[in-house]
Order: sequence, then structure tokens, then C-alpha cells
Amino acid sequence: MSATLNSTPAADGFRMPGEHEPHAGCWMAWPERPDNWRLSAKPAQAAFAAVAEAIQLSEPVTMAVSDAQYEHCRSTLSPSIRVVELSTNDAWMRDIGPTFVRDNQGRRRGVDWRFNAWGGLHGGLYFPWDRDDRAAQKILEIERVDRYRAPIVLEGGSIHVDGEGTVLTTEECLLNANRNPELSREQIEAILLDYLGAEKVIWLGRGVCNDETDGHVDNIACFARPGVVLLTWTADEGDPQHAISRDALERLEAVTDARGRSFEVIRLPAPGPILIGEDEAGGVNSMPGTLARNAGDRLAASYVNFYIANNRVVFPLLDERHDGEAADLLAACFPGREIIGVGAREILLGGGNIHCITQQVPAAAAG
Ligand code: KQY
Repeated sequence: MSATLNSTPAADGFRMPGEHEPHAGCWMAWPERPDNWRLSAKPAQAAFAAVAEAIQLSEPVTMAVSDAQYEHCRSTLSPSIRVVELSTNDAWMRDIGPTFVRDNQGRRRGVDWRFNAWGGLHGGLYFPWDRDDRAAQKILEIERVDRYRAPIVLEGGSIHVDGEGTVLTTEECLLNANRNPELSREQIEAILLDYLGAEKVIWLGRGVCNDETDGHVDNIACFARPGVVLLTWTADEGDPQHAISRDALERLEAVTDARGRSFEVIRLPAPGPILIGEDEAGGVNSMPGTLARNAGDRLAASYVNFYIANNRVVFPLLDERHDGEAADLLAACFPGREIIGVGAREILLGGGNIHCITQQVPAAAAG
């Protein structure tokens, strides 16, 4: 059984490794709710399956699935992908899964954050979210990893770490009144450092335009490795994304990381703007209390929302005009890793992308 610990990762000598560090595997969850995924989630399931197959060529993948979808999911995925029945409310493993931490001896533990579906009853995306909130604990049981239950609402997509003491996040999300209204910026920072085993928090302002997560950092900027940040970028000053990305760039240029390094910032072209099509909006079963999908609404598309697997980077194909440039920039940034594009429009239509649907498990021993 997995024990629940009363201390914190920092106090016990644990830290969250950077995503570029070696993994033991990756967790995902199978989409099915028809009020978020069009056509009863059939197209999204194909996209999730393609992501899982791309990752499993680099590291073991586990797919969480409902009993109702078990047989379909099991027969869709390769036998080498582990499929386990585990109840969730939707399929955003980055946000509902545990954040794994590791100590210098290679021992692992997990942080189980509180989850309120990206804003609870004040702008949250669905109700209820109780199964999602229990998912991290169940995963830690399966992984036989002890658990810290963190005292704040936080989704994994709202933080990125470099594994060497630096945390990247956004004010739009973590200071939003619909997450932890009783806590100040300083209190939230202190909890981040304690539960991620880090030393410095760098605050960006807002996330990608129209991001329904209230601006998760994993859609606008991420660490490629310590000292190197990838940032979604458009030079079009008429696009509201320009001012958001410009502000992020200026903040990154004005600070140093926990080790005193200045950042190299690599700009990834923003795809689109990509809008929801008539047929796409029409395929979603609208339900009271769930975010509506309207034709013509702008989607929060970004190439930053990729997953770093052990020997490959799996990134979203979103816009033929920019996919090749994004792939070339990622290839230059990740020497030694193969760059694999996966058609991701169906994931984007549900409100996120490849990073949002994956959660890495670090390797047990430092690699
Ligand atoms: O981007 C994410 N990390 C999650 C998006 C959730 C969207 C729910 N409809």
C-alpha cells in the first residue's frame, strides 16, 4: 500500500525532476465524455491512441480507462500498452495525475494536488470532478509510491520545472480567485517550493489566448532543459497573443534561474489562429454546467504543448503552414531525440494538447 506522508518533499530531500530527465514510463487516460469530445469521442480516441503509440516506442505507457470503455480501448491499443480500469471524469492526466518527485538515491514519491476542474463552481469546466480528484492517489497505489497530499488546488499543466530548482508558472492561473483565493502569492510560492523541492518561482503573466485552463504555463512556455525555455510566439501585433508572448519574453529576459543562469528563449511559431468548425461544434453534446463549444471560437493552439519522452519528442501537428518549422526548431533543441508529430486537432478541440494528456513517471534511479 502507498502511505500518506505528513511532511513535504523539500523537507524529505525530494524534488520534481525536469521532463527531459529519464522516465520509467508515462500515464494517460482514455477520453469518452460526449459533452467535451465530439462524436462520442471517437476521433479523440484515435488521436489519444496515436499519442500513446508514439510514446510507447520510447517508454512504457499505461492508459487509465472506464469499465464501459475497457474492451474498446484494450482492443484499440497495442498489447505492450498497459490498460487499467481507473475512474476519471475526463482524460487530462497532466492535471489529475500525481506529480512524481525523486530523491538523490533515486527513490520516488508522488504529490497529489487538490483538483477542482480548472476553477470549481466559479469558471470550472465541469461538475462533478470527484473521480479526477481521486485519480492521483489510485495511480500512486498502483505504482507503490508514497503520497504527499498537497494543501492547494493545482493542475500539473500549471507548472513546469527544470529539475534544478526553478519553477515556471503563470499569474493568470495560480493567482486566479477560482483556485486558492485564501492564499497570497507568497504563500502559494512557498507551497510550490515545498512540494516541488525547488528554490525559485518565475511568474509569467498570462497563458495562451482563450485557454480554458486560465492560462496554463504548459501551453505557452516550457523548459527544454535547464536554462532553455521554449515560448509560443507570433510577430503579428494585431493578434492578442503577441502582447501576451511579448510580456512573457520580457519577464524571462529580466530574470535568472535558481542557479543564476540567464535564459535562452527559443520562439516557437504560434499555429493558426485555429477556430472551431461548424461540424466540429455540432458534434459535441452540449450540457448545462459544461463549457460550450461554439463554431468560430478560437482554440488555444500551441506547439509548446509537447511531451518529452526518453528518446523522442511527441509534438502536436496543428497547422500545415507551421508544423515543419516547429519540427525543425524542436529538432535543434533536442539533439539525440527523434521528433515525432501526431495529428492533434481532435485533442485541441477538447481544450488541451499532448502535454495535457500525459504524465511522466521518472526513472527510479538517477540516469
Ligand atoms: O490543457 C489542459 N491541461 C487541460 C485542458 C482541460 C480542458 C477540459 N475541457
